Amino acid sequence: MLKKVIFYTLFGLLLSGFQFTFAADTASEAKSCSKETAAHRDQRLKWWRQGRFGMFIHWGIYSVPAGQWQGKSYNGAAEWLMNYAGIQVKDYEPLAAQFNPTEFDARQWVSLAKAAGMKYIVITSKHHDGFCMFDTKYTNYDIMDATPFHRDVLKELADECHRQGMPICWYHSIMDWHHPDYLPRQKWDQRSPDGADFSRYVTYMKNQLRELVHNYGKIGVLWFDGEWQDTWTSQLGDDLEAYVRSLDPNIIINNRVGKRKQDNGDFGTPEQEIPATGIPGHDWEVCMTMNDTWGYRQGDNNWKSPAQLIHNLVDIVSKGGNYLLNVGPTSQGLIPQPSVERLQAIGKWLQTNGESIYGTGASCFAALPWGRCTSKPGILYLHVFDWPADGKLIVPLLKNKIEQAYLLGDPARSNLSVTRGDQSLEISLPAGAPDPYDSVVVLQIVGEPIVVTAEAATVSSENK
Ligand code: FHN
Repeated sequence: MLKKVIFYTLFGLLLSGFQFTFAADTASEAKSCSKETAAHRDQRLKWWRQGRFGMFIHWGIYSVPAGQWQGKSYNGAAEWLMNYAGIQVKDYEPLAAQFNPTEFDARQWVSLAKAAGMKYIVITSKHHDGFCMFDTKYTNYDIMDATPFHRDVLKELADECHRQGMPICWYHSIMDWHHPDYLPRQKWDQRSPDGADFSRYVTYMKNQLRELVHNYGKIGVLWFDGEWQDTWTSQLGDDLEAYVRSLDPNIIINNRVGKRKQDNGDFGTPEQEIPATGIPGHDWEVCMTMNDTWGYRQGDNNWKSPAQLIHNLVDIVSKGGNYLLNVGPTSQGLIPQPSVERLQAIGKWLQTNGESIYGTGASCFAALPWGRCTSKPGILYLHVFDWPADGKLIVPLLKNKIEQAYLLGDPARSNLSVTRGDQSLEISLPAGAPDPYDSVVVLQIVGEPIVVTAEAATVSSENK
């Protein structure tokens, strides 16, 4: 054993200035998880399904160069700079010594997410560049040993999240451009692969995952990524999923633990796009940037508007999904002001309209020309993006008895008249839209919604 540790330490030292401990602490720990009941699964995912809206945080030493390298600006993802600029490990590592986010304030971040109406936070514990944003004993290429900051930002964030009742979740990259045992070597990486042992990398990763799941209190989700290289097999994915579930049977895992197959993990992860008709019968979560970059990139000002972001949230929830909206903090530890302003705008809208998002299900209508629909038992939330100029909101015909209709933003809940036509329902609306982004009309109905198809409506009106 001693000979082994000496060999690996020497091997690690050879390849980079940083050390790795390969002690196989837990590798064989994974016990097969017995088949989970649907009831247990529903209970386990309840908070996540109820929450619908989360904050994604891409933060790391890549925020120091912020997309620039040796005077050249690299378009695209700041967190991919090492790859785009073909930076060798020995030239990338010194960035850690420049990472000193003295403005970082966990309370501020959690409060901002909370005020935005977000119900969970997912932050990068380690991205593809291999740098660990937490205190780990398995390498000193981490925020405690390699930076002048010497503070475990994940610990501070987790403690603050627990204090504010906000679920904290870890993003973790399977791909690792720094670890000597991760294979394959990227095309720009001049390090020889000789002596590298991928299974040892898997042990390293498992050891760190045990730290991440056991050292920070309750963790809500493990959000894996970087699973697309051939060295990462379905078998390894299944094994890692079982391992993580053995660490915490109630944790939620995304489908990138494996090769994104339907039965991998607990939910699908569409990225930067909203599936046209959702993913019926499955849990899914769209992750999206507010501009064009996940990590902080200087000069990326292609910000989506608050209207676009609110419409995305409503569109996704109306199709039964969750929305994970990203921020990329600076190397000082600040969330860019344009992101803060957009989060505040979304939060303001959710203050009035949260009922039409949290804990709601998908729409019963195929499509609506003026907006979207979310639902709860006996209630349809009609999200009007485009207010009808004539004050008449046309809704596809429902068989159900209509109890009442009112504007969600109207504290008096003044009754809106609903007229049942042959082909549709007509709801009379006040002249102007109460909300610039999305005005919600609450339609209370009796029973599960039964939409009368256009054809059926035509036939019944002809028989009259
Ligand atoms: O390569 C990553 C990228 O940097 C970012 O983390 C996104 C977020 O989901 N995932 C990968 C690209 O699919």
